[in-house]
Amino acid sequence: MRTLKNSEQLWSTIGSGKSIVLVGHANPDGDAIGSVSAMYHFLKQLGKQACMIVPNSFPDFLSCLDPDTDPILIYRDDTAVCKQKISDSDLVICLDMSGPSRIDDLADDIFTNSSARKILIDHHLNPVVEAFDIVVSDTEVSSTCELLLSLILESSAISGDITGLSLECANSIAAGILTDTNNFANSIFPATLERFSQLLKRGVDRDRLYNEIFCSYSATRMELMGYLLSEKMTLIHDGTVAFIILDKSEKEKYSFRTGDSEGFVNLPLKIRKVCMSALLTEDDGFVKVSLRSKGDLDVNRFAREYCNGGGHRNASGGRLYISIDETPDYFTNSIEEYFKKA
Ligand SMILES: [Mn+2]
Repeated sequence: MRTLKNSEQLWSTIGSGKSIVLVGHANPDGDAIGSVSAMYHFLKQLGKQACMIVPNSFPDFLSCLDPDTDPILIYRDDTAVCKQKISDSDLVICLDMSGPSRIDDLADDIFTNSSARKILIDHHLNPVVEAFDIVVSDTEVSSTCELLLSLILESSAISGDITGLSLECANSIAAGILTDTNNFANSIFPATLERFSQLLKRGVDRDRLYNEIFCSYSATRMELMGYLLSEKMTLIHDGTVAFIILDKSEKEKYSFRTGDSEGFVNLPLKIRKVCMSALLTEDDGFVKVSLRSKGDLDVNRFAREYCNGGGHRNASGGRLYISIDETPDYFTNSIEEYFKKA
């Protein structure tokens, strides 16, 4: 239970792992899938076989990172196989998640029923350090992928030489940085661009990756985006806060698939006056909350206090255990209360 200053202990622990499971968070995004698959490819380079598990399915545009030979397992679809892999493992590496609550039902198998050693590599605020044997946490990076690249470069297998990295690993890391920064729009630190530059030198085809990730909408997804902006966006708090509600009937109408609303929450922030945006999506038994803000406005605190969640200052998420019909009033009242207190 410690936050590492250097990566030596991390790599020696990984080196002694015999059966390794890699885990990313629920509703996996590009950084979750990118960091899990990058670690998979790097371990392969070290001569180690690992198995990748995420709680539920991920958007199609990320399948370019999923190895054909040994695909990422989806816990919700292949529960028995995943349970077996976890119980057979002696080392579990969790990536891009602050703690057990980010992996739904998978948490019991890993944190209650497994005696495997546990490593966390993450960039979110307030990691649940007591749940892990080793924690590598850094919030001053764009993404878990950027952090992972730094760690990999420090490993003795690579020792600073990016040309030693496999192209598959480099591509996965680049995808995580591209998605978590929203194509270099946010969360950029000086080292982020240096790291990405190294990936380009290694041969990452950024144009191809950009098209794969950002220009791969289905027609219905594009129509849903237009519909939500013109019919569903509500401005409150003197036009400074925007929220969009997406309910189940609309998901059905637009043949909604996992990841189809990815990035939509950022769109209202393009309005000059808007400094906070929320996308509230009806799910099974809860309303999924995505929050974004500009500047100093802290949506992490809002997510913690009002949405059973958390994340970063400018990008957070959570869940509301209320009906979708109650959601607009709850959200509006919470916003008024939050700003009154602030
Ligand atoms: Mn991330």
